[in-house]
Parts: sequence; structure tokens; C-alpha cells
Amino acid sequence: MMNLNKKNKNKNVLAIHDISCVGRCSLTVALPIISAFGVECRLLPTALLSTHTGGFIDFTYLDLTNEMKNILVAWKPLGLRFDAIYSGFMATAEQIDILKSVISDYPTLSVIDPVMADNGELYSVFDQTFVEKMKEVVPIADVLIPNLTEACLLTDTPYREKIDRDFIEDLASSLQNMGAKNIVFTGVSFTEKEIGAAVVYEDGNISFAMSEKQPDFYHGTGDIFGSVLTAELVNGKSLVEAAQIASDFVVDSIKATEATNPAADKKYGVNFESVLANRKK
Ligand code: PXL
Repeated sequence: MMNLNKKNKNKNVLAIHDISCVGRCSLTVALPIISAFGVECRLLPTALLSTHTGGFIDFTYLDLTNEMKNILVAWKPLGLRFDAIYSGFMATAEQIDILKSVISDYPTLSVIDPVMADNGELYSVFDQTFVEKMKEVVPIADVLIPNLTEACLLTDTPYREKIDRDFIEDLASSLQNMGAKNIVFTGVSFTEKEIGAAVVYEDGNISFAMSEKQPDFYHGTGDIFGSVLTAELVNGKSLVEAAQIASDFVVDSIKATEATNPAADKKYGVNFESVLANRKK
């Protein structure tokens, strides 16, 4: 007999990201991870790309803004409800307005990753106008999950590589002055040994969800972090618990990549599949 978990209430997440066909990020990460954590994953795709934009030269890019509008109209009579909305890569400034209307039409937990930059640099497809527009999501996210580059861009703070706790506190108070509620900063590292997330609650309280630092940088780890975090929040974990599980999951995925393919090209992402396959509940 199948062992059905009676506690599973068949929760669902609406994931609003692009489909990058190759490169393990956005929906190709959110869909398998959220499902494997026992949560249905519904999709609102923002764009269709041959690969993601980080390190691939000639990629195709189909903007799905109009199709997003059609999908939302088709959903209207269905009376859908979502246990969370998890958004990431928005292809155009107009899609940020669509995101805002989805969040107001479907009141629920919103987890927003202001995807636009990493390692001190804006992704090639975005410009300063897009950065200004992205600032509008800060007050509508229940949980905002920027990396440090994105947090600096949102707050007009010069980016730096070496950071300390004061720097995180300053970024957090700037974001909260803009209306941010809870913030989970990703890619936070104060020492050679640790990397993880800084979790800042609405009341300004800070805690850290650290894991073992790995030497190499891989693409797509922010989306893996966000997917695990959102699924575990829907599963009833606290923000710090969910952030710790997500940080550990990312580190395990990097370790699995190095163990199975030490020469892996970093732009193809990490082997999260083997971590999912070996996960014990
Ligand atoms: O992982 C973030 C991401 C998502 N989607 C696309 C990207 C990136 C980062 O480069 O290019 C298309």
C-alpha cells in the first residue's frame, strides 16, 4: 500500500519565471524542486530562451508578455488560489506591472527574487531603467530574496565583494525604508569557510543560515535556493528553517556536481537532480 501522508494538503505554488531550455535555472529548476518537496508547481512563463543569458553568447529570446496576459484572462473564471507566488526573471518592465497585478488579484504569500544581476554586474539583457522599475517590487514582496548585487542596485549602494554584518544591516534598513518586509539576502559570506543567507525579519531581527563554502561559483544556485525556500515555507517551515534547508541544498548540489563531474562547465548549473533523488524526508 502506498504510504500517503495525511498531512499533505496538496498545496501549490505559482512560479513566475522564464523557461531557459538549457542551463538549469528558473522554471527548469523550480518545477522539479517544488514538486519533489511535495508541492504542486503551477507556471506563468515570462520568456522562452534557448539557454539562460549568463555566459552563453547566441541565445534565442521570446518575450511572452502577451501570452502571460492571455493566460491570466483564461484563469479568471477558474477561481484559482495559490499557497504562494514565487517570481524570478521578468523579461520586460511591463512584466513587473503584470507581477504586481497578479499579487493583488491573488492575495497569498509572495516570494520575490528581483533577478537582474550577480557578482557586481547587471545581466546583459537589462539596463538602469529596468533596475528603477524593479524597485517597485520591494514593498509588495512578503519575502524579498535578492543576492548582494541586486540588493545594492535596489538601494543605490556601491557593490563590494568584502562585506560584514554592518553592510547587511545597512542594506536591510535601506530596503525596509523602501517598504520591504522580510528579506533573505543570498550569497552572504563573511569568512572563507561559510556562505549562506542573511534572514532579516520585518521587525529588523537578523539571523543567518550558513553552510559550508565551496570554492567555485556555479550558475542557477539562486533559483535553486528560492525554489527550496518557497516550497519549505509552504510546507510550514519558519523563514530561518527554510533558508537553512535551502542553503544546505545548494551546497549539497555543488558537492554533487564536483563529485560526479569535477570538470563541469559552471554555466550548465549544478547537479541538484542527484540531491533530490537521494533526499530523505
Ligand atoms: O538564474 C537567473 C536567471 C534566470 N533566467 C535567465 C537568466 C538568469 C541569469 O543569468 O539569464 C534567462
